[in-house]
Amino acid sequence: MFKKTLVTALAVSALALSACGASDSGSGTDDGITMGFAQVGAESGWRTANTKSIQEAAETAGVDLKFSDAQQKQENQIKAIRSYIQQKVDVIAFSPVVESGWDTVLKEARDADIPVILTDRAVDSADTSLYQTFLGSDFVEEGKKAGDWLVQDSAATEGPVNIVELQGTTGAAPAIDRKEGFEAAITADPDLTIVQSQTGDFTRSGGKQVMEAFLKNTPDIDVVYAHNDDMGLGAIEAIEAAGKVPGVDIKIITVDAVKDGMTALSEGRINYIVECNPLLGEQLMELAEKVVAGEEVPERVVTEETAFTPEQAKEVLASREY
Ligand code: GZL
Repeated sequence: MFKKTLVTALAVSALALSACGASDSGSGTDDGITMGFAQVGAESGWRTANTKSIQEAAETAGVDLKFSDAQQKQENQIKAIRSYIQQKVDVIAFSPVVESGWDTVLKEARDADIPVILTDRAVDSADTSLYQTFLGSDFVEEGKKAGDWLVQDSAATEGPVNIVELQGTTGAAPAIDRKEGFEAAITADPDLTIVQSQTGDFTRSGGKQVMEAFLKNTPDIDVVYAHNDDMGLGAIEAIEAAGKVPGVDIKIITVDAVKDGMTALSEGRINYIVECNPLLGEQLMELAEKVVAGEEVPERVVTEETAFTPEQAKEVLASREY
């Protein structure tokens, strides 16, 4: 019915995909396809940029987009997916707020012969036939980049370097994988130790509250590793309220590279940001049209990303799209 291959994002646009085993369920209508998209929420600057990218790309592609905001609740995403199945949309796409608990509703979509595309975050389903492709970042690599930078930056530092970690949403793929990649990278230097780790749920207020508690109960914090800019920005507020200088007294590493994060980086209040690209809309619409037409699509599409120092942030800040 739907076939997949494994290529990277760069190959997707150049890939000369041919209709392969055109699906007997290829539907769509002459005036474009209808997509149901179940978004995580509006918890961060990254999410806002991601939503904007998807809505604008749908408009440009002539895709009829039905969109829902789950306010970071899995039950709301499942309800939205069921609603799209009842509406008989041509394709369903979503960013799973957490990795687990999707098999039942994804089987309902498959039974209704509606293809599903994962964007941004992955699911832990063993049955990969439940979705056609997963478009998003390599979060383990993002965590590794953050850890590798800290190992290099701490090379000349004598003695222990105490790290506190602000984790993303509990059970979310980016939280699990960014932790894994970072921990693996910092094993290169035994002086680097994560002394506290707690979820701030990817929000600025969550990052601030957890950092306030860390500052009260953890002496000698040297580094904050925040799984996204928004929690890092919240930590900055707590650090400044405690009379310390962010980026100097306590170094800060974050992930995303949204405008507010890059501004803090350019001012030296954050020391390093690993990019996580939210602009997935155009690729999502290209993949959706191929899936609905029964064409072959890559099983995994990895978005290309980089990382920034304060000097690099100053150079690119004005031209950033998000
Ligand atoms: C990552 C995305 C994460 C961002 C956060 O792809 O799922 O969720 O890093 C967002 O800012 O809340």
